[in-house]
Amino acid sequence: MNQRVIKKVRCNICSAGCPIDAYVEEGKLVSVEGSRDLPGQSGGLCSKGAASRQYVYNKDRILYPMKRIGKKGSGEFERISWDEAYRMIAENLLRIKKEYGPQAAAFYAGYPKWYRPALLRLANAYGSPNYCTESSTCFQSAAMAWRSIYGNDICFPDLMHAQTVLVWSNNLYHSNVGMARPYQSLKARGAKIIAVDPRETVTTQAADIHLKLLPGTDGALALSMAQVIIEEGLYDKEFVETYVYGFEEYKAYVNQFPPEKAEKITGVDKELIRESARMYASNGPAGIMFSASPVVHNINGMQNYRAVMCLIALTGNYDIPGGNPSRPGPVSPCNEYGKVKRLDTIEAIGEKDFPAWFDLPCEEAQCTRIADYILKEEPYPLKAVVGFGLNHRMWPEPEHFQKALKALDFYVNVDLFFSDSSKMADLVLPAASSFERDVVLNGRGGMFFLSEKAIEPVGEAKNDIEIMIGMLRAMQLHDEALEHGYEKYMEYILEPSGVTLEELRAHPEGVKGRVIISPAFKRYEKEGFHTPSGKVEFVSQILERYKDSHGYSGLPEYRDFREVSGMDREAYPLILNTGSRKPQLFHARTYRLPWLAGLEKATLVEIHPEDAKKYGIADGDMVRVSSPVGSICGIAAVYLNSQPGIVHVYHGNAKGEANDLIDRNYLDPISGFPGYKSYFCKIEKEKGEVKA
Ligand SMILES: Nc1nc2c(c(=O)[nH]1)N[C@H]1C(S)=C(S)[C@@H](COP(=O)(O)OP(=O)(O)OC[C@H]3O[C@@H](n4cnc5c(=O)[nH]c(N)nc54)[C@H](O)[C@@H]3O)O[C@H]1N2
Ligand SMILES: Nc1nc2c(c(=O)[nH]1)N[C@H]1C(S)=C(S)[C@@H](COP(=O)(O)OP(=O)(O)OC[C@H]3O[C@@H](n4cnc5c(=O)[nH]c(N)nc54)[C@H](O)[C@@H]3O)O[C@H]1N2
Ligand code: SF4
Ligand SMILES: [Mo]
Repeated sequence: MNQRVIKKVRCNICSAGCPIDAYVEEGKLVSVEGSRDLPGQSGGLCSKGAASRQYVYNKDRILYPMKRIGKKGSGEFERISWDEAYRMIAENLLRIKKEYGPQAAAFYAGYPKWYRPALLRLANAYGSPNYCTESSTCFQSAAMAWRSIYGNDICFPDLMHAQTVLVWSNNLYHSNVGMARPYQSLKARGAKIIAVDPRETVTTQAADIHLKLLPGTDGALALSMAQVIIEEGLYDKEFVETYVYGFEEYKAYVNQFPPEKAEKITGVDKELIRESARMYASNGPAGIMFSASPVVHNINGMQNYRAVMCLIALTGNYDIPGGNPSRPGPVSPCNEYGKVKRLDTIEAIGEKDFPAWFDLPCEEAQCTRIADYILKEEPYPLKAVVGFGLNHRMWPEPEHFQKALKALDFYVNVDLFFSDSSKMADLVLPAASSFERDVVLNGRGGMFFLSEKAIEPVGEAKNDIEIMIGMLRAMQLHDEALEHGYEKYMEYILEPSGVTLEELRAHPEGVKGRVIISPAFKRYEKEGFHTPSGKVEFVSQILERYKDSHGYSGLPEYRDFREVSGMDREAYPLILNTGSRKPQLFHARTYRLPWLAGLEKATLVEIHPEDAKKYGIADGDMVRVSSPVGSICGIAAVYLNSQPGIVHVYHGNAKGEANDLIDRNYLDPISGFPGYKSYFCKIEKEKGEVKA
């Protein structure tokens, strides 16, 4: 019998990092199973994790460094050695730096998160301020909103002790399955749940109140809840008087949003708004659970989020147990995460258009307009992109970005798979999957883990950070944490925790940090708030700086996308909402896994039965969705769970990419985030068969 060994790997298909027992036989991954090492580990995996073998041994895996031989975009490549690849990188990047300056190269990370601090280090060593990531459409806007009010990073809710949980746009059963059990335990111990979502989902079904608003109208709903809370004297007067800046101005503003008016804007019954406001303010402690994306995927998204987040301070739920504490559990310090700073001595991409992004500050460039920088060379030319997991299809009007990638002087992409974005590249490099690399990770409760290399990399794949170290060395650049190699880099990460790499190797199931920082509440009593006023800013002084130049308001102002956009509603009568998550799919990456993609023949287009009837569409019909900038085909799914007048299109499927429908200039003027969740479209039945 062949010998089977079990290796402890952390899944990296999404960032949840679930622990996996990887069964390896003769150097091959033969099976996977969820680990059961620690209390709370169930042994389960989501459908994506269970399909890990199809991810690792996928026919699209890049096996070797490949150099372009045909015309740009032709997809003709030939195999080269790693040495030649590094030589090409050094020659081109050093030449571009000499000719155009270091800002002419952007260092770009797609969704993957684990290697980001190292990529920022590489950008810094090269001298470029243009460290860019997919977070230019995810997370950072929520973080900005948070910093503008509280002056620190996002505070997640303390679900264990909350009496009321306000789930503001989060479908955790699809997007964050690890949260499903804590969420279920809320009901079991009698806590109240209010869910805010335009659709009925598994998550909203558990709620006591479901506020089924129209997409993009979150700000009006939150302001209206504040109006009720203030009018009925349910707010925390002591906290507000002591710690809030701009309360009177805010109070006058929220008075413009009584529930009667908010009902007209949001579609939510006025009495339900009142009931929710009372429940959230009176049945405390109450925590708000939010997501990195849907609220901010709107052209007033950052301000809408500010309106939601002000509710926390208004009701005295900031930094208390059961509310939104600044540190919910014990942590052990480590180097890297959140500690490396971006170079800010040269103007970065997005600085002219979205100045508040840089003041708040986000530790990366705002690269929503990266394609314009490349094509127009304004305000300065961008000539090279060093991509790690770059997928142009995640951006609105992806063809425009594709055109820009082709126009680059030098473009290298490092990925697991030979994606369409790699086809535009001059050089494509193979990245190792999480089964093929050692990675040090820190987790909840001050724990550290080593995700073990279970198998040798497929082909000549390498771990991303080793590739970055190779680039650094080839260009003869310096970075104290990277230049001594990957082993030393892992030791460097662990250093402050008192845990050694040797210990982690001996215990890949996890080791608790020796230095532990315990949770502390109400830290503001000692530290104040790190905002310009030193208080919680209901009127943001940083946003006010750009009142005249960019039209920003310091208040969490509500601007309705239907009015601001000036859209011809006769031509495009329906609201287009794109990109809700599906449990089996992960953006673009899992469409190549037969077990997962095989469940749906084409992009699903969810429509309400009333609209189906109106447009003569039956469930399963092929439909055409058109917007002012493009059109795609998909399969109609006639669902009751949404509302008439709204069409939901899933994203990431190259055979019908929702982003072909979104205008690339339809952006939130403060954060630069695209209005993925509230644009406009029309639908019609498409003749012909759905192509599989
Ligand atoms: N399986 C899977 N999991 C994922 C991902 C994935 O691709 N697949 N992606 C990961 C990433 S990058 C992210 S950012 C998270 C996102 O995580 P979530 O935000 O939880 O996921 P979504 O399904 O995008 O949106 C949640 C809910 O928001 C609602 N919604 C849509 N528009 C609006 C709006 O304008 N206002 C309000 N209040 N609600 C709205 C949708 O109906 C949906 O039910 O998921 C992560 N997890
Ligand atoms: N219409 C619409 N568009 C959206 C959204 C939406 O809701 N609606 N959501 C937006 C949001 S929130 C997000 S986060 C983005 C996500 O968008 P993307 O960044 O496009 O996400 P993925 O397709 O998952 O991953 C990008 C690439 O990373 C590669 N990759 C995976 N693991 C690794 C690795 O370890 N190393 C390297 N080098 N490469 C790897 C994958 O193969 C893939 O090619 O999409 C955004 N776009
Ligand atoms: S939730 Fe699924 S895809 Fe994400 S890490 Fe866990 S098993 Fe992997
Ligand atoms: Mo995201």
